Amino acid sequence: MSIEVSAFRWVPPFAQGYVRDLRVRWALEEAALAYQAALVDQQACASAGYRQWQPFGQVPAYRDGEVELFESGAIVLHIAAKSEALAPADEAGRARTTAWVIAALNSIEPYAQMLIHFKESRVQAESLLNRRLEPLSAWLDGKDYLEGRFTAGDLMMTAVLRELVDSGTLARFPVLDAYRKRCEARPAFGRALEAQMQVFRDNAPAQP
Ligand SMILES: N[C@@H](CCC(=O)N[C@@H](CS)C(=O)NCC(=O)O)C(=O)O
Repeated sequence: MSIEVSAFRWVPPFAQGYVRDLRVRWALEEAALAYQAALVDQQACASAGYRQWQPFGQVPAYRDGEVELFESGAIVLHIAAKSEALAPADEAGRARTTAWVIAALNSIEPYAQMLIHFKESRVQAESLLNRRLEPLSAWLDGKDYLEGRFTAGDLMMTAVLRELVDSGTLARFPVLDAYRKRCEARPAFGRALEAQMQVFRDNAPAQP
């Protein structure tokens, strides 16, 4: 089974280390599944061929010879279904993992994105975000992971939370910041981040 994941050939420095193929690379590293990055640029993303793979012309998209997928959440859940490194084997544990992946994407990420993108309404965005981060912090207080062991839910939650470091938001939630650091310290995360960054170094525009 050969796995392919689409990733941008290059993005400006502010986005490097945050492009969403990182979530998929990380999941594959945790699951110890080898993959190839299919590098794309804006032109390729706009092509009819690529849109058959990713209807919105975004990254990441995934294929493994049997399954073709888009949406980082769907891809991470697909990988989690293949590997106990990302989800417990029992049905109840798998269902909890799915719930946390969706919580990261649906209950936390929209508010995090609002804070990042709509700086002019920062006060409102911050208050809405706090209403999600406070209960998440209470849930995680005294725990290493959302469900007592690392799962795809932690992977996705960390991918979302790390976007709140630069704004200083996460520093106000020491429990969440410690959790993020704990998950980022996993060797699989380090390998995934390095794999994404290596592509950007290899394809950096020539200096004038
Ligand atoms: N909901 C999608 C979002 C994917 C997404 O926003 N990808 C960004 C890179 S991080 C992208 O391709 N942006 C270019 C565009 O939207 O045209 C997912 O989680 O896979």
